[in-house]
Amino acid sequence: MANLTVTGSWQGRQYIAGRWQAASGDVFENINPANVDEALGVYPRGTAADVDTAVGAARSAFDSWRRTSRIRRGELFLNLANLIRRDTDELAVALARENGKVLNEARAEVVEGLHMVEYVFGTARQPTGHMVASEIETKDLFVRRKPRGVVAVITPWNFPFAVPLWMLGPSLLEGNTTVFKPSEETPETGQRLAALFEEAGFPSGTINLVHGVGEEAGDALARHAGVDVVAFTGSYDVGSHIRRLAAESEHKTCALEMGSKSAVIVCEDADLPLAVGAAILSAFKTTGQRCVSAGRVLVHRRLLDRFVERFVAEARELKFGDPLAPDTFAGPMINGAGVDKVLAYNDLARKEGAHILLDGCRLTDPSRARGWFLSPFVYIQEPKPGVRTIREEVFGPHVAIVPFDSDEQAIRVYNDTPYGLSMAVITEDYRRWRLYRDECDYGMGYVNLPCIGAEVHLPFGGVKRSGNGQPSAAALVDAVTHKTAFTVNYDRRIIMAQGMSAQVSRGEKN
Ligand code: UN1
Repeated sequence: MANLTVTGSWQGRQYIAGRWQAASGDVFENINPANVDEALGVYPRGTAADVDTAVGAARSAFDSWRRTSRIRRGELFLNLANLIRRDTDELAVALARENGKVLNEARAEVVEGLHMVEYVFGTARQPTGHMVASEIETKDLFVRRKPRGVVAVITPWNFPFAVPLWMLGPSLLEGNTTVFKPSEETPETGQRLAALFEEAGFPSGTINLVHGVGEEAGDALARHAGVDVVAFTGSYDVGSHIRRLAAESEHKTCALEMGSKSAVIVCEDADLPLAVGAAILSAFKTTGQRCVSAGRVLVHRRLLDRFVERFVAEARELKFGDPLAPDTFAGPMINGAGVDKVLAYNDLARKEGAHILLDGCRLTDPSRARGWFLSPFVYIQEPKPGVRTIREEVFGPHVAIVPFDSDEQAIRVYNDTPYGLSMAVITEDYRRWRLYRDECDYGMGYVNLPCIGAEVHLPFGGVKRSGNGQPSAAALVDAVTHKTAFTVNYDRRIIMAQGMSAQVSRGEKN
């Protein structure tokens, strides 16, 4: 830490009950992953007491917010969209700096967040329920969505702008209030986002920001009895912990997105350049640190040699370096723990007898030695039982090429992991893509595309270990609202459904 320079002009603040609060206790540093000698800012390390105050503020704001016209709530999102548009470039630079993703991707992420905000504004005037027929002609039945209450938004560092908006947007529009805990790896983007909500005019208490680490602030938030829904994206271990906490509570629910072992499947009839392009983007964009990144490329054995030759030639040339330089393809890993995990899986692949094609390692030349830079690790691994590297999530530039001999085998191999998030099939055959569409386990499927790059008006989530059946983005509305039934009688008599008698017959006095 001796050489550490703090260059960030951003002093970390928490935003609770409409007030910005400086650190009163412990702090943490926001380290630049491309140069670990540089701290971009210093942030308050939120405590259980901070969480308690923030949840209290959200609870107090709830009644007046849920009674505010939905159209008015939506209009605040139009203000927010205009502010994000105004600040897009600045937000993208801040995001690229603290997260390490390249500027073009950081900008695309800000645009993805903007799209979510625009979508939310657009849905404000959409129906919030529907009417269905009653068995009794003098009754009307309504299905109406009502907000659940306080939503805890706990988000990852790999999408520090878009993912919070996938959750904050639908939650607030539906009339919930929120407590937002951004990842401690990307607190500046989280804080900038909270400041934009304030500037857009969201009333105090509707959005509260608590900084800090998962074990303290995150855990306290997920446990808090005043929280009704926990919306979380991150690791399987943390997600399972949140699921257990919710199960122990009498009212809490959760929407979880928890990692993957996504894949691109290159069929026998694939257009080869398209297949290689889709696989490169899926494996190495964002340095392999998207939840949906492809840790596996399944390739039909008939195409294997030709595919491998092109894929390796392209992967070898990819430029990993300064995220802010215009020609960089991908930046550093987020931190040392991420690097260690990838290197351990590279070792494991060697032990498991993989045929190594590109031997990834730390990049230690002068321009990259002080950042968490890795080069791509690419290998061929047969789909043998018990091979861990083709089943477990790695989260970095580590990709297995897995040969297969038939569509049926590819589907078996694809499904043979505990995860099910994203899948792309590369084929020219419409019957074939339908087979994969129907037989593979995933939340997001693609044909002749990478397995990354979903749009916000789709559900974003996964099956098996990847999710709990409550997708995010547009579909989060289901997780943050109760569907309620409401029945109105227009008759002067009471007429019961199912033919039940409404007769009150008299007998002996009781
Ligand atoms: C993530 O992978 O963590 O589909 C989010 C995509 C982006 C979001 C990714 N829209 O690649």
